[in-house]
Amino acid sequence: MTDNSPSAAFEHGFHTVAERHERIWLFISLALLSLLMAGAMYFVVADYGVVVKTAGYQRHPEDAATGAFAVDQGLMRTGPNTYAVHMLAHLWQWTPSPLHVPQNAEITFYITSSDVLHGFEVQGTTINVTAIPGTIGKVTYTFRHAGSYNIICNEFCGIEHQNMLGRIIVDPANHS
Ligand SMILES: [Cu+2]
Repeated sequence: MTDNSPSAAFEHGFHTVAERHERIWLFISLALLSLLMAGAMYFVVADYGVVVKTAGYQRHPEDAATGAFAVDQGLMRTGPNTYAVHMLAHLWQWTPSPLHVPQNAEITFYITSSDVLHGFEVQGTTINVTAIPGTIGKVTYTFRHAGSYNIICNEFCGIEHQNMLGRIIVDPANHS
């Protein structure tokens, strides 16, 4: 087959068009990927919402574990059906524990550690926040089922790590 045959011309034309389409689609997929990456990075860095943005807490790691965390305040009412808890992780306990919370109420946990990294995980829920010295983590959860929940530490933190258990007791809402 020579270069100037009709089928060679067709082949050439076909490949030119196909290549243009491939370039366009390659560009679109790369643009989408870049957009996704930029969005993910923005979400993680600027808008994740898990780390409370308070610069003062970053200066000294131990600072976060003072104030509301220093004393066992238990459950604090913040609204008609909203509560806050300052959960302190330390070798090798959770404070406050056992913690009573009402069923179907919005509970906001503020979490920090006074020593090393710990992992605040409440079994059977989606609560999973790393307790970082110097930083306050935040997670909001509504317990829909009454009962007893285990707080476990999911970040290896030393010799008693496996015994670092806490308890959240969800008291049934009054349906009367
Ligand atoms: Cu721990």
